[in-house]
Amino acid sequence: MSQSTYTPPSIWSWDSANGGKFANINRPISGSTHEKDLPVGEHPFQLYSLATPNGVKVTIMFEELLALGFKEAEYDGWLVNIQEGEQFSSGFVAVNPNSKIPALHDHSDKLKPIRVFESGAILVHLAEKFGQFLPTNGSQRTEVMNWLFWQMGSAPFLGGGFGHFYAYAPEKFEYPINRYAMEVKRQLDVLDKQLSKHEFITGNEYSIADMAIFPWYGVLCLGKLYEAAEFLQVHDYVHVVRWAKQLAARPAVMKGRLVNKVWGNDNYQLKERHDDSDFEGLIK
Ligand SMILES: N[C@@H](CCC(=O)N[C@@H](CS)C(=O)NCC(=O)O)C(=O)O
Repeated sequence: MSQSTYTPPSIWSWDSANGGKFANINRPISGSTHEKDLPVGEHPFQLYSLATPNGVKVTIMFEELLALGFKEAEYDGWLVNIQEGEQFSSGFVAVNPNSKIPALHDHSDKLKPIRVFESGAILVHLAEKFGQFLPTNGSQRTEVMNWLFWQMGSAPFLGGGFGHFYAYAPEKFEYPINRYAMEVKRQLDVLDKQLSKHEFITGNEYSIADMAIFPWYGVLCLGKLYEAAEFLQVHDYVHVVRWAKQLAARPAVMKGRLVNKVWGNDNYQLKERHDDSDFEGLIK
């Protein structure tokens, strides 16, 4: 094990140039840094997001609702470039005081717009509004909530823990990589056991729990997150891989993964989404 030379001082202080990938945007204070309103389109839902796993959960949900024929689920998907600090505009902070994507403004009742932040809350809000992908009562509803909250609590260990230290930290530190790799493998084992018994996360029905878990653990097992497939031996989780491939083939999932994407192959990017025709010409 590598030896650290760091001794914490008695009082922590902010080193704004710590060299990490997000050093230019991470701050120990909340609130806006500049005055700027958010753009507003014509649809009932105004989504302010980016195609990170937390953002993709919500665009998958919108595309699934639209695929079912719910025209009232039309949305404007606006790009919020977090590397440029756009999550700290006064307009964004008014929708999400936590300055994290995704954030949603529900304008379906024009007199009473509702702000919704936290991807899990957005999924529940939309599921309840349209009566889809979340049973209205009973033990199945509880089971969907169990797995949705499991995801919300677990993914920070994958993203903020493993992903940060394995892919983004300025140096490779053995202790945190070991700690978070172990925890992520444990989480993958939890999912693998569950998916060995069920087609979808909570049983035979596709739900918001699948939509929440897929962009993190599904995409990881497809080898498309943090370039960590070999390191974590993701092919061992055969049931997660089976489920991830099944979800990745759904047209709504394919579309949702493209929205607000501004990196990678040009053919897989849709900077802003305002209409289904925006997907034309993109490889799906
Ligand atoms: N628990 C939040 C997490 C959202 C989150 O961490 N968003 C990241 C991108 S994946 C972000 O906006 N980061 C910007 C920042 O930290 O300044 C959710 O699920 O909505």
